[in-house]
Amino acid sequence: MSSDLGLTPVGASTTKLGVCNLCEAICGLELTITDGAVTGIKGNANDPLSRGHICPKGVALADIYTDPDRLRRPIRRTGTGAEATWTEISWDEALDTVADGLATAINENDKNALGIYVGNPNAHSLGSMTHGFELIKTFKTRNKFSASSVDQIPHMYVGMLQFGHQLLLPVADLDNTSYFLVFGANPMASNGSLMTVPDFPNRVRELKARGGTMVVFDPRRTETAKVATEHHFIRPASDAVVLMAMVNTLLVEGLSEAPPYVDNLDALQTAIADFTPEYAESVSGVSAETIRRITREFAAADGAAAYGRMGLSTQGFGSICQWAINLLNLLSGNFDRVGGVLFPEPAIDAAKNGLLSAGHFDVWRSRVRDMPEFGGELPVSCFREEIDTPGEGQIKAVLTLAGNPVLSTPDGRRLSESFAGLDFMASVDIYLNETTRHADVILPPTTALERDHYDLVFHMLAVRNTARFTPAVFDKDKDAMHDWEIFRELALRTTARINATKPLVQRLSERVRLSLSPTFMVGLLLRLGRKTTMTQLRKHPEGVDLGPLRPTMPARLHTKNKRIDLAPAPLVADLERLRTSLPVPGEGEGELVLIGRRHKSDCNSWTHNLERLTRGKPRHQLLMNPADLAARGINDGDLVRITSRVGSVEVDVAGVDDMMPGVVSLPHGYGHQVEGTRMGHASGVVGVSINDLTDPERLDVSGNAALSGVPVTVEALVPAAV
Ligand SMILES: Nc1nc2c(c(=O)[nH]1)N[C@H]1C(S)=C(S)[C@@H](COP(=O)(O)OP(=O)(O)OC[C@H]3O[C@@H](n4cnc5c(=O)[nH]c(N)nc54)[C@H](O)[C@@H]3O)O[C@H]1N2
Ligand SMILES: Nc1nc2c(c(=O)[nH]1)N[C@H]1C(S)=C(S)[C@@H](COP(=O)(O)OP(=O)(O)OC[C@H]3O[C@@H](n4cnc5c(=O)[nH]c(N)nc54)[C@H](O)[C@@H]3O)O[C@H]1N2
Ligand code: SF4
Ligand SMILES: [Mo]
Repeated sequence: MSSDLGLTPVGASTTKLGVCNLCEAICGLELTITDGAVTGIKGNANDPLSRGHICPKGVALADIYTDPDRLRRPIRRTGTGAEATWTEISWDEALDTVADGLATAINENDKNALGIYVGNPNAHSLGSMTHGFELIKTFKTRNKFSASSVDQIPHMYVGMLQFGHQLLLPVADLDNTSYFLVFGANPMASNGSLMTVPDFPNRVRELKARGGTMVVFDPRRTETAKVATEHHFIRPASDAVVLMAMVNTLLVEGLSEAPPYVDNLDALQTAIADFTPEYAESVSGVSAETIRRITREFAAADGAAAYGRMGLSTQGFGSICQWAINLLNLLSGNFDRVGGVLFPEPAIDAAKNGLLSAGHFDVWRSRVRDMPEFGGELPVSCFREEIDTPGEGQIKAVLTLAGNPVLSTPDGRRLSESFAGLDFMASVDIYLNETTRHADVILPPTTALERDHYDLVFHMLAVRNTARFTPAVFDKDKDAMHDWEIFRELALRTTARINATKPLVQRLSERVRLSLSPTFMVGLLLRLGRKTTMTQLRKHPEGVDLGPLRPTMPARLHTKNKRIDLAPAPLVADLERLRTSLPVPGEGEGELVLIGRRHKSDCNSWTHNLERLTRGKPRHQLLMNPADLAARGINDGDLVRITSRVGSVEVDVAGVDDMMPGVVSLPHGYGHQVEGTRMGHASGVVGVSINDLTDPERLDVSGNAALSGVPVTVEALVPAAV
């Protein structure tokens, strides 16, 4: 119910400021509210970071709020599979049932019998950031998984190795750079990632207007490639070699000007000496001449920034790629420099104030596959085997928090089967979907427009230093719970049922921490940071400008000696795997490699039931180069079968010149399967899940999944019905 009700005459409109939490751009919004309903949403032009930007998803934010499919009360399942029926139950009964289920698994086995999966929207909710981690900590299970290991772990691993902290991630100074070198990212569709850059389209226009250059390396001619100065096709998963050849060129041609606080330049030079532009050409399809020219241009530019995202992070050599990106910026003199890459100085600095630890690697390993943890999490590619393999430490109960791993993680179809065999499962989620349908109970929290927001994550990654606190636009229903309240109750009720009692002092301190509201905690943390105050932020709900990014190094390094290791041993060691395991072009007759894609109006695996975001041309198809179609006797629009080591899917194909020959693309987050919901049906198109093809055995050295570059074959079935 709107807090405006009763205060505003019938038919009159008010405006309220809100914030979009659907991607990392964190756009400020201005909502028009008439008779308690949102009748208009536009970007807030006064927001110092987003400057009025909004995309189609932001416009649809109120559709989520009013969505009849969205769960508003807890539901409990009886029966399984097609026979499942769901009944609404009270919060009290739901929370007790979940606490019973989780505690029983732990009491009858051990703490590792509980598996937890943390999904992407947690990063976009203040309550999850302040209370979700607290909940997870109370369980002490080693079986923690998250969307991070199908996403950005390589960045965090390399940040830890080179800068001493998993959250020290350099950000391109997009507003001042004159040369933006992009590998494997599509910010025109994604609005930027690990680079909070609302209004990317205009920021690129400005870059070009001031004479700057954007160069894109991508196996697909993407929306970003199309607005770039230059685009080059690159064979999936060969980027590490191309990037190292660029670093090598800087060194060989004497273009390097490293800052004084780096070590191990000689060791680096020796380690990568064989990564020549000619070798890179042979595996990547990018000519040696192009590699040399771009390296020289990059080094000569007055402020240049190299950036690599999902296409680099989620391949077999994600960590080497991120290391090489850092090396390019460091050795070309663009590290910690205006117009190069810089470290944001957020008003709440989680790296500085210890909210999140510096990170650790391989402190323990997974039970079945012996895979190292990173930052307390195991690779999500190991999730299924930990459920299926009997023995001490086997997962018997699962809790998912805002995640849909059945569609989002490798071999999701089999993970779904494993979920079906659990003793107990609970999900904190706002929809019934491919994952949550296996839950015994679903606990749905309030959504973006009903909760206060301060962004604890994305100010740390933003191209400008700003701070913004947005009070809830609508009051929550009397009978609704915020995520942080659910987390608090789950922590307290489950702890009370777990046999191994914790010391009284620990229980009390947990209770106190869990009882502080997220907003109160933001106030405290702002005081620690001393850059702004809650009073100031409440006075300026559009956001407070804290100025452009500026040099802060080496003082902010978290390494013991305040220096940067150019050649961290684990990464140097991984170069051998790179040398020996890259596929030789020409081998694997008939084989193609599969990559993913994102669209402007998709939001990972959800929002596919919203009319506003699914209308228009179907976008679920396999994209394939016309020459590859012709070579297999396949016609545009045919139904094809795609097969990988892990499985097969059938979908219609679209021939497009935008695909590099030899490479095919499917979007992720498609393939909705829950009968009786509109998820994926709004446009009449369900599509298939790319993660029924991706392979949990394919991993980066950091444990991150290699979703990109999966070898597949494609064959024609019958022509698709039109
Ligand atoms: N092949 C392939 N796989 C990929 C990717 C890829 O590029 N290719 N991308 C990967 C990446 S980068 C990511 S981040 C992951 C995402 O992986 P996940 O986080 O597992 O998946 P999402 O689709 O983001 O699922 C979001 C879930 O949260 C629920 N939800 C939405 N809002 C809220 C809320 O406010 N509160 C609660 N409690 N629940 C909410 C939705 O109903 C949905 O179930 O997918 C990864 N998987
Ligand atoms: N509209 C929209 N925006 C989103 C999301 C969404 O689902 N929809 N998801 C959000 C999330 S969770 C994230 S993590 C970000 C991701 O943000 P981005 O990384 O910008 O998005 P992607 O579309 O995954 O871009 C990856 C690019 O890498 C290319 N690629 C694939 N394999 C390779 C390779 O081996 N080498 C190279 N060089 N390129 C390769 C792909 O063709 C693709 O263009 O987007 C966020 N924003
Ligand atoms: S770019 Fe779109 S989805 Fe992302 S925060 Fe802005 S309005 Fe929301
Ligand atoms: Mo992501």
